[in-house]
Amino acid sequence: MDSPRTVHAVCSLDCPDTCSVLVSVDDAGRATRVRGNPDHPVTRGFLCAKVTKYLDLVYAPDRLLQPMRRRAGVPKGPIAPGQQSAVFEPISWDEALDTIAAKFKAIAAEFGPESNLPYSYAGNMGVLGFGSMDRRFFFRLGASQLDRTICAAAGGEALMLVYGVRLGTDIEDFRHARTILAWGANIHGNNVHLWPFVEEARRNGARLIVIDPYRTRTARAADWHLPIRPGTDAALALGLMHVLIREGLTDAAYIAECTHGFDALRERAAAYPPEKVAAITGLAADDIVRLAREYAMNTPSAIRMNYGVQRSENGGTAARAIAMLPCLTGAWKQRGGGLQLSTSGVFSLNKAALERPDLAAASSIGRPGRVVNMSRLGHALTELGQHAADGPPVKALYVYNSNPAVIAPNQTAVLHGLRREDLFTVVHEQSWTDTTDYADIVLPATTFLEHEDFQGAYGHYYLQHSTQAIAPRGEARSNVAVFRGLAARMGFIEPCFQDSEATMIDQALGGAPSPGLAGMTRQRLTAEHSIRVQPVSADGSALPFSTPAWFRTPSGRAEFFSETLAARGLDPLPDYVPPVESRHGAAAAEYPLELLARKADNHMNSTFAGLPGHRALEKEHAGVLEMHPEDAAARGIQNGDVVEVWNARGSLTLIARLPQGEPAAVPPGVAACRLVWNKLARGWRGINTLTSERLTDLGGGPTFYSTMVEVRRAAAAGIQQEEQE
Ligand SMILES: Nc1nc2c(c(=O)[nH]1)N[C@H]1C(S)=C(S)[C@@H](COP(=O)(O)OP(=O)(O)OC[C@H]3O[C@@H](n4cnc5c(=O)[nH]c(N)nc54)[C@H](O)[C@@H]3O)O[C@H]1N2
Ligand SMILES: Nc1nc2c(c(=O)[nH]1)N[C@H]1C(S)=C(S)[C@@H](COP(=O)(O)OP(=O)(O)OC[C@H]3O[C@@H](n4cnc5c(=O)[nH]c(N)nc54)[C@H](O)[C@@H]3O)O[C@H]1N2
Ligand code: SF4
Ligand SMILES: [Mo]
Repeated sequence: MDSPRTVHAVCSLDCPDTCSVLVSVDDAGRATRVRGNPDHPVTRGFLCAKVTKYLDLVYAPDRLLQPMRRRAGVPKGPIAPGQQSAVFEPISWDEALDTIAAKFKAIAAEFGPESNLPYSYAGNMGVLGFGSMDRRFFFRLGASQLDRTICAAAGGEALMLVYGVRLGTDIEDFRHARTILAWGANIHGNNVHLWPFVEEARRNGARLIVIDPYRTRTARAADWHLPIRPGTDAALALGLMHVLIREGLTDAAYIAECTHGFDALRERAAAYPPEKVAAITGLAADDIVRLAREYAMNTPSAIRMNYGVQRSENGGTAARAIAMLPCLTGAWKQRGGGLQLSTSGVFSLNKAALERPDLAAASSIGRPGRVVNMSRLGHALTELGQHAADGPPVKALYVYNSNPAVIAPNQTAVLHGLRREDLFTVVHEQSWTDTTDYADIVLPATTFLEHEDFQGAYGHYYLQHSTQAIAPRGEARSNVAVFRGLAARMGFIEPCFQDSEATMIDQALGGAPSPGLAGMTRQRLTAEHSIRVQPVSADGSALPFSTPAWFRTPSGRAEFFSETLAARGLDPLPDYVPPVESRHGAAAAEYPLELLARKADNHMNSTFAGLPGHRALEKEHAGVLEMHPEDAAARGIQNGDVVEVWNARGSLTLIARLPQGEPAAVPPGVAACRLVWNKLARGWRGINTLTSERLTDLGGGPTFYSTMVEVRRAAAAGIQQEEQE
């Protein structure tokens, strides 16, 4: 065998780019290097800065490597980094699994199986690691079902309402665009493999226009940055429609052939002239007119909308309105035109075979458990179960692929719930996080180098196989392996609980896969590593939504007027409804500043936040509140001052950051901060202390970017001193 040998893996982090990763492994079985596959058409030989340093995580000196149990009598709560051994003691896997199974059984017997709640998201985006054996396990148990809304629920529903399927412009086709709108899309930070295609388009004369309240690196590099006020995108989209229609910049033939409800939309858009939209969005009326013209005339025009748009109260409607724009101009007809929010619809695997919802019939309640929205974890742990109709309170929580103590909104309520002594909490993790601090049992998890999986993507059209590159470190086990073991302990005798990874891949690809997946087999995937899945339509046309054959809505057309929403008694047309938490909403009287509680460019949500090398990259922003000079001056705040940022849900201590000889990062009335681990922040509280559990208008998603706060200089000399040390 070559030394070192090279293994094809896939980055399983929650990122649209889903990179093909080449792992070098030496004779001792140690991974020595990870790099982007140069032959992959999207990865193109590079990884983002954070995953270039992935081996720092795999071989972290403080990585979690064995099952642990909370020592008797030690209360739950934050633990200083490195102090875990005072709180936890090692146990064997047998003892860990036996303990968990016994607890799950006892809790189910006393309170019903729905008192068990799984909590997971996309820490692992592999098909098997994200949801397979775990789903089987929780269906069979009759546990509460988790509605996985924390990221994309509002935008996902918006796409479904307009198009009936989640497809979009191919990332590789952005090179053909003449106008590219990055709308709530931080391309440099969160979707960096789109950047080379944007650059190629610009070399051929394209213009990049960024619509984002924050001056991201993408905005700084753009031809035009429109710093829209948070949560006002529906108004901007309606204003653009207004201009497109008024100036005859729409494609009448496309509208007639491919869309539904244009007359009603025209009437709605008539209520959004540029002057009115300017007052709502904070953009100049002239700029709105210019943007509409450029979008319609300098074609092909592609919109990269990302999920930033939909993290606010009106976010579902905003995403829906934006998604309609290419249907007004017929942008879909040109290669390099259209819109991308997600491409995941092309990978329609056999979910029923993978997740086996039918197993719920064998649970003690004989049906799937009630549904709990993950964006309201605080509520679920502190208030759910107080009314008979709720079902039982949550008594056991099993966390994997997620770090809810940091990433869930309304952190005070979440931590209050996690601290409950009567809550049995299991956390399956790679690292000692803020959530493991509250666990009764901690289990060690593998990284994507240490298990086999396969994966689609939400930003491109390749299905890939991820080969196991190295043996699991320490006693780490994959999600699949843990649920296999737990099922045996629970006495679940169905043969599917013994399925191998290979069998599950076969099952997911088998049955009646979507047309694009025809002929796809595990053998092909493992041999070829990455296979393009072409989006297909009944009429054989190549470009998504270029003909009526692509739409899977009730009307069979792109729906400006939503029959689905009308049937639910909701407004069938997009409209701008001011968020309660916005400068136009009720909360502004008490808390006048709009807060963007952002992701970090050099972490992946909270992943990597604990590693020194990654922290160094993010040093300038960790613990910082970025403000506009006007807002700072009005409060007597100077650059570097220690400030208190608060609202009715809680308060944080941060360092004020004002622009130094450059444009401000945020427009007036807006402030911004970034996600890091609570235990690395002042007061051990994270930015989600300030965010609410209010849900989006569509899809039941979180509203991280609809958060009102007030800020003042922290007078306490003690804090100042601490900062100087
Ligand atoms: N480096 C890095 N990469 C990541 C992640 C990470 O944490 N770090 N997270 C991953 C995940 S989970 C996801 S879902 C994707 C998300 O990728 P994006 O959707 O790009 O995510 P966000 O950073 O939430 O939002 C994008 C931009 O929207 C802006 N924005 C906020 N509110 C509004 C608004 O009301 N209107 C408009 N127009 N813009 C607004 C924000 O300022 C931000 O710059 O990225 C993934 N990639
Ligand atoms: N304020 C604010 N809050 C946010 C956001 C924001 O922009 N602002 N973004 C939101 C969004 S879009 C998202 S998607 C969520 C993300 O929230 P989470 O899905 O919780 O993402 P991470 O913080 O990356 O935590 C994932 C955890 O899974 C672990 N993990 C990775 N692989 C595996 C595995 O194979 N098995 C197990 N058992 N564990 C594994 C990692 O070590 C990591 O600690 O956060 C949301 N929260
Ligand atoms: S996080 Fe995204 S850009 Fe970075 S390696 Fe993974 S898939 Fe690629
Ligand atoms: Mo996300």
